[in-house]
Parts: sequence; structure tokens; C-alpha cells
Amino acid sequence: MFEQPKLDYAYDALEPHIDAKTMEIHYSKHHKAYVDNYNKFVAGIEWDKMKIEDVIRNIGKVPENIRTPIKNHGGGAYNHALFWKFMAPNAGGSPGGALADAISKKWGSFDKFKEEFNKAGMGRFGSGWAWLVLTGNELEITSTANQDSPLSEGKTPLLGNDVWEHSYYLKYQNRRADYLTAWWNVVHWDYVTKNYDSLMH
Ligand code: MN3
Repeated sequence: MFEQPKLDYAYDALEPHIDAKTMEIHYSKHHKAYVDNYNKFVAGIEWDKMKIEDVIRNIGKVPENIRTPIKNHGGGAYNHALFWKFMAPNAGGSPGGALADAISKKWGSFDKFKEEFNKAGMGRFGSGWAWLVLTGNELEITSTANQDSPLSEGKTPLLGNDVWEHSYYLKYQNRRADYLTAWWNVVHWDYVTKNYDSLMH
């Protein structure tokens, strides 16, 4: 059982970068459907009692007859729960502290990091996600198809951008690159850096 987390901000709070209509449909229709379907598929089996993170981490052990729907809907439920936290009104800018240092060390500069992250988003053909993940203690940029989660590959998602068309089509139509660029204006670095610090502690 997974409960859809409440949004910490209004649908129009990320305007003009993410429009209110997109936020409303994305949260109240797309995300809700993933959550409802996940709950339907885990209902009445032992996996229902587990935290969704643990289910996704151990997706290979989920009974084969329900593995694919659990992976898709569970991934969708969990990825979007993270996604809303990765964004905030009056956000953007750049991270501070240890994460800023680690990004500079890995990619040379914050701008170069953003460029590589956007490349991962552009390079994902069709639907999926671009991610900044921790693999052990190492930062890495990656992307996943559909609603696959880095957790299933033993990686911890620190930041992720939804590059499914439903996350940008109303405002940006086919211009995924414009969406990727604008999205940095709403990234909630306070949340991301706190999470990084707690994981690296
Ligand atoms: Mn989505």
C-alpha cells in the first residue's frame, strides 16, 4: 500500500516554468493512476506490507506474474513522489555544501553538470527519466526508460527529471530541450543537498 503524498505547493506555484494545467493533470491523473494501479496489484500479497522503495529495490524477486505491472506502476508511484519533492517555487539556482563540491569535482563545473544531465534527458528516446544518482559514494548521471527506477539497479536517486511528454507537452509541445532548460529554475536544491548530506553522513 502506497499513499500518494500531498503536493507541498499549489498547481500554479511553478509557473511560468511548469504550467498549472500540466501540474494538475500530472499529479491528479497520471501520478494518481500509478498509485491506484500499484495498490491494486499488491493488494492481498505480502509485498503490500513492504515499503515501496524496498519493493522496487527487489523488483527481481517480485512474483513473475505481477512483476511488470509492479515495476511500471510502482516505479511511476515512487518516481513521481520524488519528482514533486525535487521541485519547489522560488527555487532553482545551484546547490551548496558538499554536493556542490562533489559536482564540481566530478564534472568540472555546475554548468557542465547541467549540460550532461540535459544530454541524458535528450538522449532518452521515448519516455523515461534523467537522473543524478549515487552509486555507492559516487555521483553519476543516468537515465531510465519508462518508469524504471535507479533503485532497481542498486543506485540511489538524488535528483530526477521526468521526460515523458505528459510532463511538458501542453506548454513546450515537442521542445523537450526547452523544458529541460527551464526545469532548472524550479529545482529544489535545499531538499536535494539535505538528502545528499544524510546519505553521505
Ligand atoms: Mn510523469
